[in-house]
Amino acid sequence: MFDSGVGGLSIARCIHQQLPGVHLVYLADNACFPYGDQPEEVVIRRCLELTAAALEAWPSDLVVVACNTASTVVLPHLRAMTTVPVVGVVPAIKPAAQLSRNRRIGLLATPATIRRPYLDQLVREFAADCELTRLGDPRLVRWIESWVAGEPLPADALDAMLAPFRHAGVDTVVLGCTHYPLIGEVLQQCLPEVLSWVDSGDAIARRTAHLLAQQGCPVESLLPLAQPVDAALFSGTVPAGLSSFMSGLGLTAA
Ligand code: DGN
Repeated sequence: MFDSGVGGLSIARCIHQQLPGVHLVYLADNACFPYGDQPEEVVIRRCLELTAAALEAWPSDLVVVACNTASTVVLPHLRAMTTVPVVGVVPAIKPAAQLSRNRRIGLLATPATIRRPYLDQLVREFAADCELTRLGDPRLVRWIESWVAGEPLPADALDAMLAPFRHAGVDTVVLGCTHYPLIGEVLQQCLPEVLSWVDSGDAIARRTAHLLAQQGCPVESLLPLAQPVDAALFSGTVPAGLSSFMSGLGLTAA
């Protein structure tokens, strides 16, 4: 699994909850952080290089691109490069459209994700009758990375950032960046009027279970490891306090 930064740990948490016996290797590509501000071709090249190197170092049954920004451009390229199944995370527009009562949906994602043609396609296909308010502020992933390292979140600035959702009267918000579920409770406190918060974590864990089972990995019968080991490996700098943050998610850093 990989992301730039710790965001993909929100997906690791869901996979670990559904499949406690699966050994996860999580790559936090901090040296190329944040994917959300990089040109598309840089993200594609980086993900291809990183996946090739990772699969050589840790032969794996499955690759999870635990990042919406990368998944919305890199999946066809990765699938052409490797025969290992690749699961991507994309904004949960379809479930949001099913949940919204007033047909007003907010999408919180990186600046890159909200501009992707892939996203327009999702909206056309599943939410054509909804009004979608897109919010892609580059500060949010940085705040979350600092928060993981022990800094407080800037409450007033966060509240102001979310104002467009308040003005649009959205009743459903899609968390279209894997960093955001990590502060899900804080976001809910900022916008108590929102009825549904949707992210892709549980669906990705179900897809992971399905693909592993399809390959003959007996995931249902795997027993939780006595001491689950989830490796979190970093390029660039390792944030302080990472181990205790991971244990709060039910994950163990090795
Ligand atoms: N977590 C990534 C995503 O889901 O889009 C964004 C990572 C980043 O830009 N640092």
